[in-house]
Amino acid sequence: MWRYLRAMSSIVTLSEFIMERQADFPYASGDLSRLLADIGIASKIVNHKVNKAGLQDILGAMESTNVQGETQMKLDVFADQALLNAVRWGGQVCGAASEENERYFAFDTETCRKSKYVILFDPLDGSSNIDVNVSIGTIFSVFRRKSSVGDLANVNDFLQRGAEQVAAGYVIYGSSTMLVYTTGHGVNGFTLEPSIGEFCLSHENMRIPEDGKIYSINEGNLYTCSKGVQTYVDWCRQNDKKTSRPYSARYIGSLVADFHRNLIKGGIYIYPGTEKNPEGKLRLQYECNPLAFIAEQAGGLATDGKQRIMDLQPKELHQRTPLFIGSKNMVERVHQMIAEYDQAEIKN
Ligand code: AHM
Ligand code: MG
Repeated sequence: MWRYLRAMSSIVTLSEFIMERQADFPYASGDLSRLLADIGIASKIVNHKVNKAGLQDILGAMESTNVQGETQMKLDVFADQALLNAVRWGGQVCGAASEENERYFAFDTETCRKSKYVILFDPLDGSSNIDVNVSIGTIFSVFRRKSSVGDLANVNDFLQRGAEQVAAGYVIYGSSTMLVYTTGHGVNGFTLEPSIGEFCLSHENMRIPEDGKIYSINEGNLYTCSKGVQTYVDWCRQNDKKTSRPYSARYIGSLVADFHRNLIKGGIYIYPGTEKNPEGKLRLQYECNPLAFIAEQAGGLATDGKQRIMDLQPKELHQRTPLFIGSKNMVERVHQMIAEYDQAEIKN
């Protein structure tokens, strides 16, 4: 049917694309495809609310704080609920963990217990930007469960290395709304067409340029970062025509938006360890793993400054890690500088 519809128009919707890709795996049961479709629907609900943020008395902070002690925004809570409801009632996962909740949820319905997957997500990343109308995003990561089908999900289902992810993606609520995802076979991007309410394929087989001219870091923290990071940022600012330096500094302060721009244009995003946050600020399972999967699938790299992000073994749900992510050559260069300068510092 979808082939017929597709022949009738040049538009490929997210659902059509997912179905088409599923046909590439004849033994697939369709559960992952249905889960991706559920996420697409939830993100449309969130998008609708985000778009109305200024109109509906929904801006601003709630009284409550989340598990990390940060003030929760009303939209954070809304997005969290929208995603949890979509995946719980969709029945394609046995459990979910979210940046906004201290514990994971094990869904105790017959359908959920029988499902093969768990999902982890940051429902609304960059939420401190909501009040000032800057792009924000949703990030998600899907794993095959470790526990037995039929049982309740347990913590080991959520503490898996990023390399075990079966799917990951993000939605950016920007000048247009886009959903970008991978199932380990490249990266594809879909733009929400508001007149038909569908995500339509707009960025097929996304590849990040091997080199870029953009570096993204909160430079206010620079002198509290390691010598290696300082040396790299200084290198980015130096004047050298041959290597197109100085690079441009671009930092929105909204990870999805910074990552998305660098994915398309080429660049590096850095959130290193700082004096205040020695392990960095970003969360391994909700933010770093899913974006690392996308970066690698698009030809880029993601590390914590020493190791591949997706090789890190999580020890707890809300674990943080430094993040260096983006164009391959840029990540490799900062790595070399970290190895050279930070090692030297340790020896002295
Ligand atoms: P959040 O998940 O609480 O929104 O925090 C994550 C955000 C990222 O989107 C962004 O890149 C980073 O925090 C900005 O941090 P900083 O203000 O320290 O530069
Ligand atoms: Mg976040």
